[in-house]
Amino acid sequence: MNRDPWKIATHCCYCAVQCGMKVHVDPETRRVVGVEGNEAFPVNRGQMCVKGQTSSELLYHPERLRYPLMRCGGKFERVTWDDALDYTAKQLQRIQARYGKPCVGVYGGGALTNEKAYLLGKFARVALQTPNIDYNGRFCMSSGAAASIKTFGLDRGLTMPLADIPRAKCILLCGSNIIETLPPLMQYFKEAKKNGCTLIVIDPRQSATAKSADLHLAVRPGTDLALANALLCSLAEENLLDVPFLTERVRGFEEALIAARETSPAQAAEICGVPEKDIRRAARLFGKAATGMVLTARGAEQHSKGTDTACAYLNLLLATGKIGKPGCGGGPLTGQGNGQGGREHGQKADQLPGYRKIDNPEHRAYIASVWGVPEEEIPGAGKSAYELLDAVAQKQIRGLVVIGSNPAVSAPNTKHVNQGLEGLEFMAVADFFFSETAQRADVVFPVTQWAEEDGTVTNLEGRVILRRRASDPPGEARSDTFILLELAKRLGRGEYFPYQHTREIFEELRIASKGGAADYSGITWGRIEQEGGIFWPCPDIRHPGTPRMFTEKFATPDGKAQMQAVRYRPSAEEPDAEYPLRLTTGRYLQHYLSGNQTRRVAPLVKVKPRPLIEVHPDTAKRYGLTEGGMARLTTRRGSVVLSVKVTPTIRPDTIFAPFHWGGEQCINDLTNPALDPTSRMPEFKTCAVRIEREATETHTNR
Ligand SMILES: Nc1nc2c(c(=O)[nH]1)N[C@H]1C(S)=C(S)[C@@H](COP(=O)(O)OP(=O)(O)OC[C@H]3O[C@@H](n4cnc5c(=O)[nH]c(N)nc54)[C@H](O)[C@@H]3O)O[C@H]1N2
Ligand SMILES: Nc1nc2c(c(=O)[nH]1)N[C@H]1C(S)=C(S)[C@@H](COP(=O)(O)OP(=O)(O)OC[C@H]3O[C@@H](n4cnc5c(=O)[nH]c(N)nc54)[C@H](O)[C@@H]3O)O[C@H]1N2
Ligand code: SF4
Ligand SMILES: [Mo]
Repeated sequence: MNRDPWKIATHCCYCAVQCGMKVHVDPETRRVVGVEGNEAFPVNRGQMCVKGQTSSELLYHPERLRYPLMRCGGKFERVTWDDALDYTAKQLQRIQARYGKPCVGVYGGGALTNEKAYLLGKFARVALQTPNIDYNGRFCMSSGAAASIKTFGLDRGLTMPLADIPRAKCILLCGSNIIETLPPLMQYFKEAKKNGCTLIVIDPRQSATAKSADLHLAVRPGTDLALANALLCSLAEENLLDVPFLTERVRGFEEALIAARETSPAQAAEICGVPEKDIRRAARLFGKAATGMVLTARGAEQHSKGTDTACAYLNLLLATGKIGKPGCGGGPLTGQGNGQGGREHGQKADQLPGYRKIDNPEHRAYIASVWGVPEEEIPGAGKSAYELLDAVAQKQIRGLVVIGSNPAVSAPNTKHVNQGLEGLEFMAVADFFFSETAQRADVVFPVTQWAEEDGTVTNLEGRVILRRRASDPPGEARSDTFILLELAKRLGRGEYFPYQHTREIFEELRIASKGGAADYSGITWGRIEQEGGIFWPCPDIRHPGTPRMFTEKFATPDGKAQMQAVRYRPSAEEPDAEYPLRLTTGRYLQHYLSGNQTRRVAPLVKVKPRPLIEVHPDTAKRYGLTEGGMARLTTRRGSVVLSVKVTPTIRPDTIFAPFHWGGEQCINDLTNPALDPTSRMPEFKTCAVRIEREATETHTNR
């Protein structure tokens, strides 16, 4: 409970840990003067990373958008809210009248609160009546989520609370660099290690996290599927299977093993560039441990075979019976602040609230009844994020509304994407800073930030929590909710959006999610405040919530988990004579995603002022590259010149670069938009690349 009225308990604006923080407000000026970690919040227990610690710098930043802007003859000019909203509604109506309703698209994000994500999905289907809504989570969680749905029948991110981690005796961490990406979670891993846990990290780089591991498997990018299958084979060979668990609770083990055996551990070792003895050792450590977890993140998932890879990792949990018990479980580590809730309530192209399916007649009928529209009026499934952006480039989509994403930097193959965005007849972007995407818009709406509004988010454990308003927004900034409600009114659909307060949107979400896979109906804002967060599913007001999933049965029709038979296949683009190396991409501790927020925070920029290309000393020698010198990276899609960091912590056949910068430093100009057939996830984590020395100035790298 929050006692001091000038220390307001809320949550960080960035990642999926959603650290509890107290926002300090000066009683006289009513301005936020700083933040501190909230010791009472059971997830971060007072810890925060540098991004959270510096988050209040975003609030009164001089570059905040303060007024609506409209492009007039190539320049942006300040306009009134009425003008901006009227013009937007008119343009959207004009485009829909001329080309058809699906020709307007909506692009959302995993930073949006549950209320906003729900509202955005409803806005697209009811106010615009377009099928084409999707969001940046497609680039984030989609493969991990798809694997959980295929295997367990449900995606709740982690199947267990973080508090279970210290009870695990062996943890496989697959393509996750927790020390930089979810730092406060390290306290749980440290506790586990103290209790005798073996930590195995699978990463092409000896990342900070890999350094802290007992065993590091430096896998070649794009080959985790072979590795995971080899682990399954080894578990079977060494009789480390949990046969009673497989018999009682799992289907498909035989088929999965047959598929895994198509590449032997020896062949897998060759494919992955990891010694066979290390693979076997990892299998023994995991198989023999009394409890254990398998956690995947984007390193394993952001591939054109990301879903199959995540399934192959989940197979290891099932094969050893390490799920549904204390110290056991796993699944994908969600990334964005509301990456979890954001993928449950309808901003996905194929989805309706409560994780319902848009092509399921019963699901449609139920949501139609909640929304008060005829079922036939709800459009069908639309295009996935990259396909939507590609449709923009192909001029199948002529108008776009972007809320909570910066695809001009974060989408793969950004040259193509940006050409598309620039060719749109109309684009509106809502943001609190002038992002690279906003710079290409016709109308820019200035919006409120996390500490300026109320709303719920769902963290990476599936815990639904409440963010609280602590400060007034600058200038004329208004909430995303205001924009959507005003636009709905102007589109003649205001009657379906009668909310006076954000809480009323949550009340509708509760009803809309009732009986769905992601059931929030027993959760209320009041309960969250009293209980410090509630884990879904929570189907009843008296239900305590569900921290640990699948204790007795899985969410499939017969209650059994379905192991997936998945076979190794190469990446969409393998190295060749012209592009001999692999490029993989990822994150720095100090920057967040497209960098539109963190590139404006001085203490963060001071530590990481620009992106660096990580190359192994052997590779550097071979291509005549030097520390701090410049190098040109070229793939089939584009070319970028960046400064070099020579480091033995990366595989010699691999190059790493972060994606937090746009413009000339945009690594996504190079990445491959090849999509996973199930999740529609692009292959951010591997493509074929060439590196050359570029004769320009030398920097001192930090
Ligand atoms: N500081 C910071 N924290 C963040 C974010 C941020 O932008 N900055 N973003 C948040 C979000 S939205 C997300 S999704 C999470 C992401 O969190 P992570 O998944 O931990 O982040 P990444 O750096 O993208 O990738 C993790 C690791 O995967 C490795 N990797 C690359 N290719 C492969 C491969 O083929 N196989 C394997 N096994 N590993 C590979 C990389 O070397 C890298 O160390 O972080 C969240 N937290
Ligand atoms: N090469 C490469 N590319 C990647 C990845 C990778 O690993 N490698 N990772 C991918 C992943 S995992 C992700 S999650 C994506 C994310 O990529 P983006 O979707 O671009 O993520 P952000 O930078 O968070 O963009 C959010 C934008 O919305 C604004 N914003 C934040 N909150 C709100 C809000 O509540 N309302 C409104 N209106 N605006 C808001 C921010 O200022 C920012 O401009 O990037 C993907 N791109
Ligand atoms: S960015 Fe994530 S880890 Fe860092 S303070 Fe915010 S919520 Fe916590
Ligand atoms: Mo993400």
